[in-house]
Amino acid sequence: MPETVLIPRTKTQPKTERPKLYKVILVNDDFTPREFVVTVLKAEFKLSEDQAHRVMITAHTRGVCVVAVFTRDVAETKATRATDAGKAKGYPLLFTTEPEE
Ligand code: NFA
Repeated sequence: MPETVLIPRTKTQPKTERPKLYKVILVNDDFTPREFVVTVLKAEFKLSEDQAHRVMITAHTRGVCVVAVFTRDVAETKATRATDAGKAKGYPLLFTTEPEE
């Protein structure tokens, strides 16, 4: 009876590169109402009332605050949508993005 020769499959998995992450940054201004900033943070970034309030106050007192980190596309889309929500109300509310170190 012929022998069955088993050849191990040694296909190596290519290393998966993790995508670079981008910070979404809330920038303070003198005009956008605090409560509106909180509302946008909750709606666009799914922050709780508490988290949203803390982020808003941090930007208010320090000038800027990191809201969250995402892949580049998601960060840019969310920053644009959140900035546009302010624009629609006539506020200069600004969200920017910046790559993580
Ligand atoms: N500085 C704004 C105010 O006093 C509130 C604000 C906080 C705006 C964070 C933008 C970002 N009404």
